[in-house]
Amino acid sequence: AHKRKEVATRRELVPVKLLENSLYFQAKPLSLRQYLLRENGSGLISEFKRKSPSRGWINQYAPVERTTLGYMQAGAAALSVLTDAEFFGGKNEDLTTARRFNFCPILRKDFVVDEYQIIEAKSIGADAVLLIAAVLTPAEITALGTLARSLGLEVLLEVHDAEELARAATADAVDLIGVNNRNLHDFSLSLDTSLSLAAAIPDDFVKVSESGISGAAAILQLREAGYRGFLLGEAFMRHARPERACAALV
Ligand code: IGP
Repeated sequence: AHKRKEVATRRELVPVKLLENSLYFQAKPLSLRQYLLRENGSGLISEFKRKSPSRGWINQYAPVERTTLGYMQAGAAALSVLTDAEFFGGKNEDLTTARRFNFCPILRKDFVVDEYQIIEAKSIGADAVLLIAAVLTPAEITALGTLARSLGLEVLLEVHDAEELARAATADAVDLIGVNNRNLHDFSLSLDTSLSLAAAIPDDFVKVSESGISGAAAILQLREAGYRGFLLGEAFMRHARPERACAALV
């Protein structure tokens, strides 16, 4: 209830009825799982992120249209768009804009703590939502995941360590597990987080490695460990033309 109140005061809420009237609410979402598992696909989830708590401004000028369309044309399997304003400088319109310029799956990147945000994700054109194990109980993950799936959205559950993974694996309604290589306490990055957790992730989840990935060598290593999705933000966004950095990696 406390979390819910925070969300409600953070912005003016659009009534759920109006969200459900959105064009995108009727559309059938794309499967992030399928796009990541496509044979000869890049597995890249290319992220549009203007700033972050750990880095400050990363890219103030790259337009969302050109960047996300360029990501897709470069061969990214999917897109991730930050919609959190406070910490990441994003907005819902960024995702909707990306939606209009693209036909690959889009992950809504935000701190989802309640049902409203799931319905909102669908209404702005997302295909998948992120849930973060560090801030949700297994019961909350199951409830939010079930709602997301009932709307046709897939659920990517983010974990940071073995304890979160063990807790998360008991939750129903999760399609993909993302291991975040960024330590939440000191923001340090280590690919070893993904490499050491890989074997503990049950095979019915598509495995995604997130954060701190920058080159082909890292992706190859992660692929060999069983990962099929690679979420890259900064490695692309720190360039004036993020889409060109993406093309160089595909
Ligand atoms: C991308 P990086 O290091 O490539 O920019 O990381 C992505 O993993 C990161 O933005 C992220 C994130 C999150 C952002 C991972 N989990 C949760 C906001 C909320």
